[in-house]
Amino acid sequence: MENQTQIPPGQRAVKKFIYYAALGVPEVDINDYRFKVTGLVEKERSYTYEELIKMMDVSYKRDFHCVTGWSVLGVDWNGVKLKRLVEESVPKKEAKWVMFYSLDGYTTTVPLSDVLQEDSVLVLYVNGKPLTKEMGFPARPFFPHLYGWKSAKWVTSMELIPEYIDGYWEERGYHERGNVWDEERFKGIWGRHSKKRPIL
Ligand SMILES: Nc1nc2c(c(=O)[nH]1)N[C@H]1C(S)=C(S)[C@@H](COP(=O)(O)O)O[C@H]1N2
Ligand SMILES: [Mo]
Repeated sequence: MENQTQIPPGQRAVKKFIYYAALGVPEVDINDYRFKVTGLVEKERSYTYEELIKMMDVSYKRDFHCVTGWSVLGVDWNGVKLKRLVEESVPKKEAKWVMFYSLDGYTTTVPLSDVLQEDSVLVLYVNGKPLTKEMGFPARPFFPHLYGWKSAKWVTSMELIPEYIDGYWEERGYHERGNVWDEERFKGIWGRHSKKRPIL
């Protein structure tokens, strides 16, 4: 896929990722690791790390945007198209949202329609190398048009669900969808275009 760089409203470029681990950095045993597709699907599926590596079909440069205002430009990402993983499980028609679960207990929710976009990826490699422990080894979803909190590090499953429910940051006032171009930073009366944090 082609390269693409543009700074969204309210963002500034930084050179490096700022690592976040709201619930700590978990230990991962790669032999036990599985990525699962569950919930409203015809057949639940489970993938080993090796299987995911063999399925890698996306290689592109995209920018990464954290809702706190920093963006890292021109990052190289490699991984498996999320659309392919969803389709292998055959989603039921009631499925509308996807909840991502991580090893550390982190969760985040994304509309199924965003997960099905061509450039939504289960990332395994960044800048030519497997994700580091800090960056979320072995895998994290990435949505170029959504804020970084939707990119759950150390991800272990995605569950297709019928209705929106809060994940970790959504419960703390962050937006249901989090589109960077519409500045969907916070929910409700702080929602679209609001730079102000919710009072919690
Ligand atoms: N498991 C987990 N995933 C997470 C987070 C986290 O704290 N824990 N922080 C999120 C936020 S807010 C951002 S901006 C990115 C940051 O990615 P980085 O730590 O690789 O810079 O990870 C997202 N995924
Ligand atoms: Mo973030």
